[in-house]
Amino acid sequence: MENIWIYETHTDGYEVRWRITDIIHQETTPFQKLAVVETVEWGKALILDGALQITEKDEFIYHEMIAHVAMNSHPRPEKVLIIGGGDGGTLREVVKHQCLQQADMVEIDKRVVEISQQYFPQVASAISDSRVNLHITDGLVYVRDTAEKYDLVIVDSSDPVGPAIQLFSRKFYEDVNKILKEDGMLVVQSESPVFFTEHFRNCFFNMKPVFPIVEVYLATIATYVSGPWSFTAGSKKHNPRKIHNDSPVLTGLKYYNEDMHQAAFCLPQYVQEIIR
Ligand code: AG3
Repeated sequence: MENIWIYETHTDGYEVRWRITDIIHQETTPFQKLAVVETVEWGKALILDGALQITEKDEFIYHEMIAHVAMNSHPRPEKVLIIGGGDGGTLREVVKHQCLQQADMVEIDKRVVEISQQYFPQVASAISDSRVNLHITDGLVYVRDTAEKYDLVIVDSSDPVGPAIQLFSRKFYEDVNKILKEDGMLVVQSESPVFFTEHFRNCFFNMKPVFPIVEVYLATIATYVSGPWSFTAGSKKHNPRKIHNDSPVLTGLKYYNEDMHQAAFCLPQYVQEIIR
């Protein structure tokens, strides 16, 4: 399989290709097409419906940034809910915080969890942590119906096409607001401001009426479309930009540190204008 190239199509006029040496696994689950491939440059990669989700080499950037910004700006995140994130990478970062008592992960597709445990054990490692409860169900329904209250909700979804569309809606953010404690926080991956400008904008303006504080931050994720990737935080009380004194910053991470926390909220002019 020396010269097999796979293509990730972003728009009518732009696609990225990857040389792979092996298709390790391929299946159609009840929810999506799932593939694990061995790439030449980035190690193993997980692909859902043709969109690259993680590679072994750079998944740390996305997972550290979706988790630690909020975990460090909330004074004591003890109870955390992750919507999506079935590969376990976000969970792996969340459980690194000693204050964490309970992490619930709600993933719609159990095959994503099983395949990640099988082929990405270093990403999925925390799924078996004793503080973790895994719910295989629709995140929209879970958030609407649960009686639990959380310090932090993290939405680690795929692109807003198909079932994930509702995860970017105002109604969903209102439901999340109800299951957050009075000083709770929400963080969502909000897509590429370059390639998915409308999704990024909608996310911000759907969250804005629901939370008193809404802030956007960026990270450069090498293998995602265009590089800069956005995250949007909605908060009831604590400022997501500020590392809270009570939260000791973890050591031994590979991307996140205090400087990156501050820097991530500095937005280029074109991004500021999208959300003006
Ligand atoms: N979730 C966000 C992936 C978005 C990638 N989009 C794309 N390549 N078009 C990643 C899940 C990791 N836990």
